[in-house]
Amino acid sequence: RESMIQLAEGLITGTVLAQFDQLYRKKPGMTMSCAKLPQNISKNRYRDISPYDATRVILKSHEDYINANYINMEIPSSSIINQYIACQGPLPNTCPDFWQMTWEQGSAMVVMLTTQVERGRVKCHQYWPEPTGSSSYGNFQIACHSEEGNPAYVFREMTLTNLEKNESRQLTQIQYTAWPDHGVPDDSSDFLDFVCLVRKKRAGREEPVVVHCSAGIGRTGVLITMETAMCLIECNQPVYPLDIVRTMRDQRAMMIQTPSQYRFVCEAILKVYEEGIVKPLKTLLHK
Ligand code: PTR
Ligand code: PTR
Repeated sequence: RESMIQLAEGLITGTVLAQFDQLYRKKPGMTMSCAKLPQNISKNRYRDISPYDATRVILKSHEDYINANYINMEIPSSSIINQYIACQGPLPNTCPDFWQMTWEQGSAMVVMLTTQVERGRVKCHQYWPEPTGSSSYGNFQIACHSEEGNPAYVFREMTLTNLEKNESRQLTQIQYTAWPDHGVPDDSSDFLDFVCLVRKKRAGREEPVVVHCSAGIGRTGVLITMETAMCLIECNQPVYPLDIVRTMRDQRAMMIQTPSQYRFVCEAILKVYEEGIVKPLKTLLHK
């Protein structure tokens, strides 16, 4: 409760945003040299967005680079560590790498926070087939069985087959469609419902959830902050959003891109706290 009062006051006085502006975007001393190797240049969507070497996801193959970082968010006084992989939206030439990563890390959920095209620009390659088709990406075959949703988000159920091992797994992709880059979601209650769904789907599983937008920093950072805050509130722990951002930026640079994104997520945290949105969520989780 103390931390919530502090947050509400800080939003009114402006200190919350001032502190966000002062926070480092990259953790001092972290290198990002792998991204800049000649053979990896074409695997980056944006020249200015690279993964730290220390926390990057390493593919189990000779060419081991993908623009992705592990992000682990520990919840104090509980045994919970929510694990994520934050990555850029796949490029046509990195779709096989994306599926290889998802397979090797055992992820059963992909959270997508961008549309393929925004304002006439390509933000993410469509790395899955249309329902109800299937396509191959390197050693992986993806079949999309169903697609359903509402104006704010879409669910897709897929089967991921490792063609070398002849083994298959189920995977859910949830895409939030009402959120342009550098911006905030159109509607905070849709966004909170969406984060609740991610929490519900994650329940009881340890593998990392793969989260991406276009660059894998702005919107991805907002989502991870919100899920972490919800989890803290459920566990009766104080919520200090700036600490959450720092913990994320220690694992992937630039997480949460703009002050308005930070303000949006701080306001959403207060809303969850005040309206007790977490309570119905708890009953969902224990069903
Ligand atoms: N990188 C600059 C910035 O952050 O402002 C410029 C920039 C802005 C680049 C927007 C890309 C942007 O998005 P879009 O690809 O949609 O134009
Ligand atoms: N060079 C781009 C820019 O600064 O605009 C990189 C970039 C693109 C950064 C999109 C963030 C972006 O948003 P998101 O991480 O939410 O896709």
